[in-house]
Amino acid sequence: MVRILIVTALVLLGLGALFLALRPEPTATNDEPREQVYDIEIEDDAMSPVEVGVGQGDQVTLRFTSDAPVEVHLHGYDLEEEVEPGEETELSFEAELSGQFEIENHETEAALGALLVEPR
Ligand SMILES: [Cu+2]
Repeated sequence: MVRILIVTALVLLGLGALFLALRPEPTATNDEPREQVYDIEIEDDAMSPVEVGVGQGDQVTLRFTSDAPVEVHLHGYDLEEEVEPGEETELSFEAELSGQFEIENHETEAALGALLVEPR
């Protein structure tokens, strides 16, 4: 009888150890908000890359250069910045809102590209 109890206890201990060894990590490290910096070229009223993907809560910096003067307007966040040829213009913000947001040339209303913020 005592032997059965000891064996049962050992089996339970073994299962406990296995559970601890095999359980998944509580949170993946890449799920933390982070700093994201993108270099974006505007040519013929189109962004390259055309879409920028970040995570909600990320600290985002978009560094624009352009072949022509452009009034960059990020919808949703409602941020606007003049970009002159031969100059780098930065748009910095915390990506609090999730969703897809159009980036347009506010003067011509041409869609340059988009910002995609994945919910976190
Ligand atoms: Cu606009």
